[in-house]
Amino acid sequence: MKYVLKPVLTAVAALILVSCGDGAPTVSLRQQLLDRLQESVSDGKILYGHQDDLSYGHAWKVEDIEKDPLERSDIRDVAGRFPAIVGFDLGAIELGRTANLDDVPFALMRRAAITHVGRGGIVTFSWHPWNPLTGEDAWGMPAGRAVASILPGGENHDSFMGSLRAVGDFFDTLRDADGQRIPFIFRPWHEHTGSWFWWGRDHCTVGEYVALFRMTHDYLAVERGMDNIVWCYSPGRESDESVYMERWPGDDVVDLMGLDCYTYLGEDGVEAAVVRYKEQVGGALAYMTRLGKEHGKLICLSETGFEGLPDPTWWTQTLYPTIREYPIVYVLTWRNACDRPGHFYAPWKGFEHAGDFKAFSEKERIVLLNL
Ligand code: BMA
Repeated sequence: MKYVLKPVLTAVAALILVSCGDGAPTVSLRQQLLDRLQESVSDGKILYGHQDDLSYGHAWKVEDIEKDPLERSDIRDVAGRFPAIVGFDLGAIELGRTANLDDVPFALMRRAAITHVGRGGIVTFSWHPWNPLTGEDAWGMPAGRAVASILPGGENHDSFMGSLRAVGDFFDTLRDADGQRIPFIFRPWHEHTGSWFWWGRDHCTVGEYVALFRMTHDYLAVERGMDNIVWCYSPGRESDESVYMERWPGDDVVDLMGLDCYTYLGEDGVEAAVVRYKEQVGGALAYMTRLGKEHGKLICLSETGFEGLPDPTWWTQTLYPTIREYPIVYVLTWRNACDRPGHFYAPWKGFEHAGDFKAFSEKERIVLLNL
């Protein structure tokens, strides 16, 4: 199946062409990654991704953050290959901590990201920053007017720019052995169509959300000159297309249209949860496919999964049939916590239904990392 998206010239296109030493224009790292993603979609491929895959997994974690060869991965244990995409979260970097909200040291995150890209993989970053107004974590309530407070003119603007600086400083250290920045996907201010985070729908106006996204983009892409970032917009589960697009930050600052949507187990059991999931994800991917074409953007399932995988054939009978109709560039399942036995979204060595993931990973359209 071939999917071709028309190339779109945006204001950011100005950033694509940078000059190299001899004056000849060269393609930015962002554009190179986008071209690679586009090519993959055009070939009908879906890249598989897993959050925190190289840092820890079900009942294990990297201990020696400087010397560990980073060869362990729950996905590799089960399927023999690393995921094509590895996700990381920056939450707590803005507090000046040395490890993120899930205790992943930033030094390890850096090594893992650089190592994965060096192996030919792709990395993506999300960020669950603490509430700048209340000091609570990203989920803390009530959120108040936190977003308004960090925009220009707000009482927390200056301190928040310090948080963005911390993100930029970390991103700046993501460099290969030649000292060149590595390209990556960043999807800040995610799941904002819900209201569980302080940047969610009930806690800021449309204009404030858009200003927040654009301020983040402009600081990193323009002020810090980071032309190695592919920008992803990832609302939460939305059946309504107008809600999905309500807070669209603009074609000029977004490259990828994402969706965070999980299978949720309700009182009505696994089967009903699966039916709901297929409707929700299928429905959203259908309108995202159209929107992607209209806006000249790639689409992806930026976060998904079924906690604890109670559906034995979730990969082959639930996820795969739901996504295979759509030109998504990647699907990423959430983390396998090392310290919470039931909090996993991908199989691990010894998990009873691991074979279903292996079968999924061997589908022609699904891509893992071939070393
Ligand atoms: C959530 C859970 C939390 C975690 C957070 C950020 O979905 O996995 O345990 O802290 O993501 O990674």
